[in-house]
Amino acid sequence: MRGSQKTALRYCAAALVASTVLAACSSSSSPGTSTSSVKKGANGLDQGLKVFVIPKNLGNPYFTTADSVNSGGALAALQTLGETGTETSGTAATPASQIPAIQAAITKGANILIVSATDPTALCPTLDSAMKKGILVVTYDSDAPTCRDLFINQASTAQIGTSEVDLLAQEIHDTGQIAIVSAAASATNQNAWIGYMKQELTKYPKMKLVSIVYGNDDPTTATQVTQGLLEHYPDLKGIISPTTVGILAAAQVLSNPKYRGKIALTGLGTPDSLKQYVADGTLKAFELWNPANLGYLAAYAAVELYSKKITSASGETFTAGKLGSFTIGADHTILLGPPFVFTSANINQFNF
Ligand code: RAM
Repeated sequence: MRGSQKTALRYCAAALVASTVLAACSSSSSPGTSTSSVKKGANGLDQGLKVFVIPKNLGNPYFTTADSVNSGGALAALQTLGETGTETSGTAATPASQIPAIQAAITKGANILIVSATDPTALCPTLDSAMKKGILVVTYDSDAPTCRDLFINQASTAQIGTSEVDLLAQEIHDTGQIAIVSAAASATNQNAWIGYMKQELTKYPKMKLVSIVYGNDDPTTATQVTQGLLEHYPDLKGIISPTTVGILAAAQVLSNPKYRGKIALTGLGTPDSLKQYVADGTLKAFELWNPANLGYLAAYAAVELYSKKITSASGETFTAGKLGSFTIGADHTILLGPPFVFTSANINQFNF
């Protein structure tokens, strides 16, 4: 079923739930009519929507930046658009921790859920039931491709996976044992990037991926699994950590003079958290996008789609406020843009 048809059905279901009048379920009914406090604004956007922003976990600084008003993230965009935005999730980056937060948001009368999925399928019964109630489901950062209306992707998945391997290859001269310190074993985004890393590694026959370990986006676990790698693989030459929590933990471990300069590290991290490890030589190059822009774009696109200003059809363009114009891609996906590569030459220009 095409996204626009799915969207129309969702609105229809919402109207039926909200009203006993069958006539309300027409193609011209506004999604906003399912909630009495929602009104159409002069800009054509529904005003007064209840939007829940649900990161993988709370307490992860990456998501604090992506979501908060102060950083200019998702809640800032919602404020600008006149919507009520709430950030909620569990404390662990797992479906068991995240699903109750999604369910609570539904119970509280959410119009829109913006979710970074801790698992590609485990959230689907909950997200599907939300969509059946007329709630718009937008994923950002980490997708649940079969049970959402729109995905806001931070950067090309292939580009992230391949460039991470290429950055590490440069540092270790294409040779030696390497390992990956990932986030949770079920995370859609990390697993997709790792898939492309494995493909790219076939171009480097002298680089051998010996282990993938999971720090679960928890600093203590990420530190422990990094230390475990160093014990088990004394010949390890490099680590890729495609998670902001993992790369920071790994940098802390590898900044020990015992390892610094001997084991290379790259991955996805926030420049602010890693400046000191670039300065001390632990890290030479790593990547990320602007997390606040990701959250802002997700919130903006979600409100536009709910308000039917866009349909999320491939090729459609729209303006996301201060971020400018975006074109919707295949499979109801919007791409934020290419990632930044941070090195000692440019890192001080970034403050997120
Ligand atoms: C962590 C999370 C997030 C990922 C970043 C790079 O903060 O796992 O999903 O996008 O790292």
